[in-house]
Amino acid sequence: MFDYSPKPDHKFTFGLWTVGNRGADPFGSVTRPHKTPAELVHLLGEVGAYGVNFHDNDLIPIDATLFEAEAIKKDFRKALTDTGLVVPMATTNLFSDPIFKDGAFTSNDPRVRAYALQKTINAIDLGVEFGAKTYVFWGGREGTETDSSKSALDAIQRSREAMNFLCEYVLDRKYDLKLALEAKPNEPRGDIYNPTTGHMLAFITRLDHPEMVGVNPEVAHEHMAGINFMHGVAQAWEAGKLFHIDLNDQYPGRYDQDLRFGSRDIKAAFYLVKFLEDVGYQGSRHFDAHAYRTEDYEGVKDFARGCMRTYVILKEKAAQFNADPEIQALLAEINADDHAMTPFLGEYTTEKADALKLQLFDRPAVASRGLQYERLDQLTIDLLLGVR
Ligand code: DIG
Ligand code: MN
Ligand code: MN
Repeated sequence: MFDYSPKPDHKFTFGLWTVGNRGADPFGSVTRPHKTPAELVHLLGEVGAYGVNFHDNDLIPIDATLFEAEAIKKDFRKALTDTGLVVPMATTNLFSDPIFKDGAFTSNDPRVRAYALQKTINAIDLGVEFGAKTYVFWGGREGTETDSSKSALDAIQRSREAMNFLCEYVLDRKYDLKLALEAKPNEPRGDIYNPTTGHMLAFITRLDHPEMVGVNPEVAHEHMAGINFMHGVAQAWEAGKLFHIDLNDQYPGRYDQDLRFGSRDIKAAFYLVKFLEDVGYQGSRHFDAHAYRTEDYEGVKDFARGCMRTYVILKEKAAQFNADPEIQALLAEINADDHAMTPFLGEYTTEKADALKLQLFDRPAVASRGLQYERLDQLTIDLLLGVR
């Protein structure tokens, strides 16, 4: 019988804000009581998670006194020691406090931009204090409802100025820290700048220290943009920029649902897990998701267990796909290469171009080939439905 339980080498992590989500939504108040960071660490330890992540204010309330902060950190550190959980990632809450109502780094108010930098460098210090090696930036309020309010160019330049400043801070402090940018197309702003992982990859090329900065793609966010999540992850991986990943699920055309991983589009989740496992991704499998509002904390544990269990099941399905003789034979047939075209492909040479111009192609014959993708996809469905 296959063991689908989470193991430390799966590197399953959750944010304090995920299992600590109290069920409030824009149309209703909380349905679950508050739990302290230490209590949430113990909950994650109970379900078998590897690590826990936090925004600065998930751990230390924005108006906590130094004494209160030290007490919270002491309890949190003890819970980490007692459970063995680690803190691979940290991030800044630059979206909850009203001061960020018009953004943080891109705000039209220089006082807000300066405060956002202060809050972020303090939060970086806090994350490093607990061992974080990846620092995520989600610019949830970096956007507009009306483009009369600010120049998109100013927004881009302010974002770049902030990231350059923060890269220099990390270098100045000699922190062993990689920075990961998380995209989202909208919500809570009408439009958010750098709305997809692709936009973030382009933005990174314009920074002073692009080598320090990668991306943290999130399933729900790319699905909100109507694009194939795994393709974006593959592009980030190929560019050496997949520094972190936020796993969850999402119905198309809806608000950011942050559903339990694999609970909506199991086929997309399968291709994602297969990709991560095929390429040997070594980062955290971070579940940026939360339980249904209907749940109590036993339900929250069910949610967390479900995220991890589905990932492990799909990891096993991916191994089955890679070992399935009929699937692999079909893929070999589909990708067969008699190398007749090799003289024309790959690196450019003048000789290649000259020879290519003389090459005749029988378009109807090539086009008439049946590619057997229907059979291949049904074999995949059979595999996922457990009938092969
Ligand atoms: C939302 O998807 C964002 C915030 O929760 C956080 O800043 C980031 C880290 O996973 N994801
Ligand atoms: Mn989300
Ligand atoms: Mn996220």
